[in-house]
Amino acid sequence: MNVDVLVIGAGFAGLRTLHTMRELGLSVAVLEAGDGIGGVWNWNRYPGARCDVESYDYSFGFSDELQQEWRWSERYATQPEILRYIDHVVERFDLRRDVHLNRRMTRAEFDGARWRVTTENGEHWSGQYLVMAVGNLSTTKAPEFPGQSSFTGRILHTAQWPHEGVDLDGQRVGIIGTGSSGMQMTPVVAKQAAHLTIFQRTPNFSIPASNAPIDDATDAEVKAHYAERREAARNSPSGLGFKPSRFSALEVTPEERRATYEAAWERMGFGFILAYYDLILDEAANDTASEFIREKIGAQVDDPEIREKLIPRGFPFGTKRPSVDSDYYPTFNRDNVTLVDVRTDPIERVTPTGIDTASGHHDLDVLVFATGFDAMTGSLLRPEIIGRDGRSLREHWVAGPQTYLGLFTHGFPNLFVIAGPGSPSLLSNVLLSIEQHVDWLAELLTHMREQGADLVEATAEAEAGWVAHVNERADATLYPRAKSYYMGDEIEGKPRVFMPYVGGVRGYRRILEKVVADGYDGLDFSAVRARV
Ligand code: NA7
Repeated sequence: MNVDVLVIGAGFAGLRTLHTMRELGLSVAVLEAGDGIGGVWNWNRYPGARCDVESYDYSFGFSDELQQEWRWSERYATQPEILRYIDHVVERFDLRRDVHLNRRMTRAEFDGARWRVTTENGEHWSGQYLVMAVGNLSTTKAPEFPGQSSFTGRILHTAQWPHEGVDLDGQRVGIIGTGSSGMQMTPVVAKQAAHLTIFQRTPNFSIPASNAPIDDATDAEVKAHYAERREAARNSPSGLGFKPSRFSALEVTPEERRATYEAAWERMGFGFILAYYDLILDEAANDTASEFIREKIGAQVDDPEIREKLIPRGFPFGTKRPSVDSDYYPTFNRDNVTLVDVRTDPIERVTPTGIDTASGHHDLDVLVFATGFDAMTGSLLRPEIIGRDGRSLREHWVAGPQTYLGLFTHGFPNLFVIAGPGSPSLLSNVLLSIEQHVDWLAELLTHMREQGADLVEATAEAEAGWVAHVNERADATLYPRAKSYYMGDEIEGKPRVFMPYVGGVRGYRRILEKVVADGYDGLDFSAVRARV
């Protein structure tokens, strides 16, 4: 089938692209690998799954009617509620008819004018534009332990959770991984399982969600000022609306600092890192926050040995994506929960009945991999994407993602990556960043139509300059100090480069505006077709 815009992925990014491109009068088809709409929210159905960005902010901002009519029930929405919201959006904007499920893109090739896409089920699609809306955390990572196939119980991955749910009542459950997924699951599963064993490799920092139901007065108040809330978010570094402090953590008294941290601990969740402007820039400043959080974590755990294992050390707070938890730490005070530190007590093998670590055997009926994703580039590099001159994206990105503005990649005309590496993406409220990209793309395509241009491609110089800028900005922060998926550390052999853009949502927006003001600086609209 031939359309103007082929979109890969029917999560928030794909749906917003569909709606906006349709409004431009373009024909659009969305190809989705899964059997349902919703992207990560369709896949990640594990118990306790919820967003760690506040519901009012982690929702579409393009329609005032939509934001006025939708009623969030909790400060941080659960996965089922987000999926209900997505369904509502799909129905309200009549999106379903252009979404094609069970169509995993395996190959895309640029033929000089259009993108030709092949899906796993052997279909052929073609589009003038190819929009990769595949998500940053969508290709799962599941390590293979010796003996794994001998396990007689059930093996699950948090991001491939069965739609019909899993009854964990009275089961002996093991969870490998203590990132956000593992931390969200733990307190919920502990209440159902006969016994829960957590296999932890790296203890991370976590801030309490302080989740709560939203009452009518709060809802009315937010909705009365929604436009201002969105504007504040667009003008904030994280897209969460928090204004970063103008002060250094080191220029205030210890008492003042403590009061600031106490307030941030109670309320800010993910935004804690903005309590002082230099927490992510200066190690001594960061130490003050890290130490405060360690103390807070420790205070929630009764047993001194378990406490010691749970306290994060060796990397600055925020450099590995912190979690926002609900009662994670007190769960380790329960009699039916065991913590295994696999750094000191490594997993040796999976047996038919559970896991052997160096110190002994752990009986399990269900083994859950909460081991995360091949982040940011996994879903872009899994399919074969062939650009101009027969060059593949895998070849072009062999030393790490090469993008201009996180949206374009040289040699791949008319291919756009929504919230791609090199844009604020995972360092921001990603929903806001998605909308920023789609709106900007819509402007670009309108401009092209006015100019009679069919093709657009980032120049090699613009791309090299942007990659250097992204690295330079990252190197001025503490981020590279941690082993993290921001740096590609989650997959052995992945190039170690910092992938998201640290310049913030607001700073990035200014750059996008300047690119337009400078006549789409860095983009080539003319010569591409001739070169093919
Ligand atoms: P994450 O945050 O990538 O967490 C994965 C976890 O799995 C993390 O604790 C890893 O430890 C652990 N892991 C990975 N491989 C292994 C092996 N081989 N052995 C033991 N432990 C392992 O993924 P999540 O799904 O929790 O969260 C993803 C994002 O979703 C999150 O950031 C939010 O944006 C929402 P490690 O730290 O690598 O030592």
